[in-house]
Amino acid sequence: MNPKPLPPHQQLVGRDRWPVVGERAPRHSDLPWTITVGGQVWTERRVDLHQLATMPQTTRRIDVHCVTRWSKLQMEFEGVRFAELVAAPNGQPLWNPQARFVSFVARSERSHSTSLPLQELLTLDPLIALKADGESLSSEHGGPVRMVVPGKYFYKSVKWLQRIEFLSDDRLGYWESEAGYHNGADPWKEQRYIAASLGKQDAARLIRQRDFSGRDLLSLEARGLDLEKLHASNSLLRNADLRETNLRRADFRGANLSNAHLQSADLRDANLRGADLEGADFSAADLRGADLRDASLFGVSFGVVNADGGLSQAALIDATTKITTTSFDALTPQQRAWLRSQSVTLF
Ligand SMILES: Nc1nc2c(c(=O)[nH]1)N[C@H]1C(S)=C(S)[C@@H](COP(=O)(O)O)O[C@H]1N2
Ligand SMILES: [Mo]
Repeated sequence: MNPKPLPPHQQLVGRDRWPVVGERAPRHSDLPWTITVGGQVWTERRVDLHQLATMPQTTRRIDVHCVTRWSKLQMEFEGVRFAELVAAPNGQPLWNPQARFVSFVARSERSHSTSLPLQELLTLDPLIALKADGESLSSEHGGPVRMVVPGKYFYKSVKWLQRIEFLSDDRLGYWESEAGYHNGADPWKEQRYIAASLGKQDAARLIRQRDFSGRDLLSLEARGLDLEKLHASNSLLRNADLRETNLRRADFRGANLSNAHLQSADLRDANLRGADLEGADFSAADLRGADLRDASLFGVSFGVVNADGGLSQAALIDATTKITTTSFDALTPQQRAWLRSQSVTLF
């Protein structure tokens, strides 16, 4: 059997791994759970967990693709079809003609949400899932009940589903409005991020000052620049283009560099402690002397994986590169073996 194709720039996590991404727990999980269907509907619908469990259950194998570049293929989810929940008992749709978008809202601290166009949802045929791989969903993965929307990056699948709201106009979700995630979320088109959050002039000023500390610099373009000793602690550099950039001795403590493009960057002696490096690309980057302790490394790449499993354009890593065991455990077995062969220092 041919291996299933992966969307561009995704990598498989180990079979036994399922990373927890975003919020880790619902709010008031001790209180009874009901899901309401409201907004642009003829009549509201409320369904409790017991009712949900007694509706027809569908089992489906779905490929999960996280925007931070890890994928898990053919996960088995079980639950109620979205179309089933948003229909009246006579099978008629609950929504009225004004409805064009649907927002899914979580019972969580920040009332996390995401939205999708109604027509697209009807085609994608998502599940309101109660189980994953044969077991009740664990709390950190969205239990007791979460959305699973196939064909989209996983941020379109809300954990701890509490409300389904039909809307006449779109309302951007949490990641889409706070983190610059692309509202389209098509993994095959790599719709990961919207364009830069900062105007070119402001970006140029910060680059001159070499101080990014605490700034939101989503999708910043700084390719090939000299940013030696850059101050960038706690900055938000998701999707930033830092290819071939001189970042020697830069301070990225606690920064968010998820999906940053760091190919061939000079990161010698850079401080990346506690940074979010999920999905960052370090191909051919120089990481000697770099400190990656307590950094989050899911989906990171250290080179281009060849068909034979070997690594080309590998990052430069040696015994002066520091990584914590807990971050190390998030890597694929191949990456761990490769890092060991480079005699990286583990803490
Ligand atoms: N309520 C809620 N749902 C959420 C998120 C979140 O932070 N809060 N994160 C999203 C993102 S970005 C991803 S990749 C998946 C992660 O699901 P998992 O933790 O079960 O892997 O949940 C999505 N749904
Ligand atoms: Mo995600």
